[in-house]
Amino acid sequence: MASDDDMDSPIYEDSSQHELRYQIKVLVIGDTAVGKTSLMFQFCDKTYSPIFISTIGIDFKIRTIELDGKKIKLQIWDTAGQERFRTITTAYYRGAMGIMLVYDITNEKSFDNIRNWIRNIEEHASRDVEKMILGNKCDMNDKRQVSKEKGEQLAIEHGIKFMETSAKASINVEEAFFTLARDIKAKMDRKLDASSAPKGGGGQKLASNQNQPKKSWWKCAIL
Ligand code: G3D
Ligand code: MG
Repeated sequence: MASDDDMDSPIYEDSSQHELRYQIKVLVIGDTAVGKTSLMFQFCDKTYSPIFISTIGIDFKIRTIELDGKKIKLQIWDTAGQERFRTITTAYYRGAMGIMLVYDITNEKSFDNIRNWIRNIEEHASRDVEKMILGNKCDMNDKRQVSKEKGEQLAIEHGIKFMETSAKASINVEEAFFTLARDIKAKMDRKLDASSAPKGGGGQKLASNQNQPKKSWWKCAIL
């Protein structure tokens, strides 16, 4: 897992490049078979496997993206099949900065359960975690059981963003992860600014020409 010294800090400085790097942990949550693993694979590998992928044993996949000229290392965590037994634990939520809540538009039960997943998040995840609801399998319109409006309504109710996606047809997968990453980065930047604002004239803004990783302003995300 994370053995690299830099890995325990969401924002750290790449000492060779003298620039700040971000790493963001995102969880993918939802009922079994809604397409969580497929979404992760589509985003991280740009591939879709029609063959069932056993998630047992998979921890996370990484993709580095660029936002506002900054490198963002996104760690996408899969439930490793835990959701089957409704045993998603606090340990899984630890250090998560973003959560994708996924349902299957062809399975109404998976949509109804989003409310339970939100409750689960409220119980276990950090209070200010960024969330987004995804209605997956939108390539299967003929089998649709949940209207787009219902999805949007639920998202509005909870004050979070919503998109319909297809891991199979690669619809909105990039957009969804980029949107969540952008919102998380904006939140991190706000915290960074707040923590480095001069206090009584003696404070020092977190500058890019210091060599030590910056860890103090944010609780460590030990993975
Ligand atoms: P999970 O990780 O949430 O349990 P999986 O879900 O990613 O394992 O996907 C469950 C099934 O849904 C798989 O089918 C997978 O191929 C399919 N699937 C995932 N995403 C999509 C999508 O966007 N569109 C369509 N049409 N199917 C999708 P199998 O048959 O292999 O079990
Ligand atoms: Mg899975």
